[in-house]
Amino acid sequence: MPNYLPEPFRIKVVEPIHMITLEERRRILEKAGYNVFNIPSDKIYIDLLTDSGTGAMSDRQWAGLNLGDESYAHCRNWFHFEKAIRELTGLKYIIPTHQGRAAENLLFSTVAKDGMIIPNNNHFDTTRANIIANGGVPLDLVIDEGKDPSLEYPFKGNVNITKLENVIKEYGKENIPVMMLTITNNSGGGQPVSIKNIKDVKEVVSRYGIPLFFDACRFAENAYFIKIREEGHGNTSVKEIVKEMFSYADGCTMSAKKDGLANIGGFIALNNDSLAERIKERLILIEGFLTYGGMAGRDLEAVARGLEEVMDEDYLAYRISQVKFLGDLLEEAGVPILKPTGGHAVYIDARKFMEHIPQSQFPGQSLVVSIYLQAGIRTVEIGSLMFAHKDPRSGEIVYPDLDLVRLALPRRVYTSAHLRYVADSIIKSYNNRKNLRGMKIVEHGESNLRHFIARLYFVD
Ligand code: PLI
Repeated sequence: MPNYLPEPFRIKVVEPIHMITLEERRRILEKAGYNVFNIPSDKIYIDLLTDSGTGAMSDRQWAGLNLGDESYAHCRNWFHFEKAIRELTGLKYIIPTHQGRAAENLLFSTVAKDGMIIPNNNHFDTTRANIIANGGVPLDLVIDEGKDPSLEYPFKGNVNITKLENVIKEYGKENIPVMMLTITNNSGGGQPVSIKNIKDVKEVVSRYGIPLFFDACRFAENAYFIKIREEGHGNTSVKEIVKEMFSYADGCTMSAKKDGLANIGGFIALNNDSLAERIKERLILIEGFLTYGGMAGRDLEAVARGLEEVMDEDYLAYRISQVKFLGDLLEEAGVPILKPTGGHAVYIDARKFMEHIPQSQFPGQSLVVSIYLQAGIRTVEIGSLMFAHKDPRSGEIVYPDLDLVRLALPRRVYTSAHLRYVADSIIKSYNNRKNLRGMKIVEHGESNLRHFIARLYFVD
């Protein structure tokens, strides 16, 4: 029996969920083009599509919504938002955006010019797409341990420092406007980056004058992993660890829909005066005035309060143990999962789950479809459908290192009984795996963000 911590909260408001029939689910999948992004949410029993913006806010956050000041400029909530982020990051300029990808767009449209390289441990899909849309080239430099799903390694989000240095020498520092570091590393399994690696990355890039920006969506989960896994940090508070992490950053982009514990929101924070000026100008053009950036006053308040709450160590201990609880249930039944479990999700190794389906036939998507059909659970593919792309030079299709199915846990939403149901359902799919079939894209295969819009069908 896996260990778990009880939820450190009581449930005050509930939202009913319902299961529809197998026949209805079959019909809905067909109508959705076998793409679960197209399924209406009331046709989903348990929704593990994403942990982004799907969390339950606390009573303190809901109370904060009522204190929303909807003045156009310099509303009360802006000052709270700015203070919360400044205390967290220590960075000079705080620039609000309506969500993370808007922050990415503002950053890359300002710094990336044609052919410029932007390294990361692993870029998330919107980060990658925003870099490409602005003429840049995203590069993934995660350590080799991070590419082996079955390997137990404490910091699989770390960057390969030798590769980083080689990339800088090969392309030239003038062609690398910024180094990104995603904490935790979502595309690589929600895996953390160690303080030591953050320091090493900073040391290398600062020698070449390249700024280090965090993609900080899940900074608190990353800090908690440092506390429990990295030697010498066990007695340091998460707040102190967060402070140290950000002391190495020249800036960050953040979606507050994750560790901001809010349903919408984001920001860029940075130290560089002239870059901040250029980004602020673009902000007014595409997001909104400098003190709301696309958010309502009440949303600014919810984010400010969420950023304060997320560093509560009882919450983080429960959060990380809830993910582990689901992972342990699956692992005990022999389901291949990415190990160790990460901060916000359990990732199933889809290629190992279905060895009979080649990468070109989207094994992860086939599993996503099967899990919805069998159990009404929505998950998401993070693999060939999301990331396989044509190499612009050779014209060959480049497949990602991992084909994963992510079971993302919304924050403070599902109980351990829900998770037992999820585990039981996936174990059934595992025992039936030989009957699963490969898939092909029938529409929208060329888009950089095709996983959101593609329609698929089974191969013959
Ligand atoms: O969904 P946004 O635009 O607020 O944030 C974009 C984004 C940026 N970086 C990282 C690491 C993310 O995980 C991310 C969004 N993630 C989503 C939507 C997810 O389902 O994981």
